Amino acid sequence: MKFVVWKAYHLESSEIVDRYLAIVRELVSGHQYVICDDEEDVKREVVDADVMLCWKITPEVFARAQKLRWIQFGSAGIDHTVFPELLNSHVILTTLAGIHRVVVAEHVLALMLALARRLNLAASLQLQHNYDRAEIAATADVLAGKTVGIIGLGRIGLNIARLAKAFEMTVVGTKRVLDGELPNVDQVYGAGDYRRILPLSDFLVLAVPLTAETHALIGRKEIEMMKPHSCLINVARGAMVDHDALADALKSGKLRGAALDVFPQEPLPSNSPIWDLPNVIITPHAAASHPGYAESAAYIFKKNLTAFLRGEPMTNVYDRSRGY
Ligand code: OXD
Repeated sequence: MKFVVWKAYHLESSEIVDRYLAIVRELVSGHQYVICDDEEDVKREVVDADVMLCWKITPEVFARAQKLRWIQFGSAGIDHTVFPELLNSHVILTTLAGIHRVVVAEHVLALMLALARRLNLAASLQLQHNYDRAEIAATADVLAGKTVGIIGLGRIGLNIARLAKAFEMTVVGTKRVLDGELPNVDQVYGAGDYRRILPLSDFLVLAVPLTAETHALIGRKEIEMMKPHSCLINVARGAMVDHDALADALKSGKLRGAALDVFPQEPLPSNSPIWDLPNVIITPHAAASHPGYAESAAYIFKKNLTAFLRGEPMTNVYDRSRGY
């Protein structure tokens, strides 16, 4: 069996990715294993490949593949790389969904705390060697007693709910399939009713996959419906939010703050006005970064490889009808 790894985009060199690839190499020993750095190499190697590991595949690469049966992607969401030929094929697509449930939930809590405690203001004062506490003292707040609205009570969302409860918050949220009570959630709505949580939430968190339904989820109208002086936290995808409307709401004071890990265009262009808004915390699509990533990703790959070789059902199979 031939495995091709396309070590590009988010799988390009980093210590974590190198560790992941070392584990993968061990797992597939006994099989042919090729690592490609650029698209020309992949186009040549993919022709007789059975399995591909990549962060992204292009229509040009996919068109060359004659034997491909399985693609393991190196991310939880693959919205950035699906195209009709891929979706209409019989190639099994598996993702790393679920891998981020602990780290992204912790990141969200860190962002809520940072927004409430004005840590971004403290960091900018520190850079100026400025010990003036007046603005922080006047605006710092607590999480206890506040409401977090979580759009997407999936694996990450439910972990955010669990952590928020430890901070004595009320938790409301939405779920695509309503199938019984959810732990740590005070009120749950169907995905189509997500607007109902906007006026309730002091912190609105986006934790859903990007699909046709979640694209442009938060526009000008939805921002208008949000609770005055609330905060938006996006750890999902930038395309869910109208950033012009968001910038206006942050400038006017309609929203107290935002913490953004994802953007409509990544990297966020250096001339974007979002950079300079004092009430915004930006993390560069880093909500999922942590040293355990390689092991967790390799664990999913190992499970799937074992199932694939035995012809058994695989985990994290991308559902073409759901879009994640
Ligand atoms: C992902 C991510 O894995 O955004 O989808 O990090």
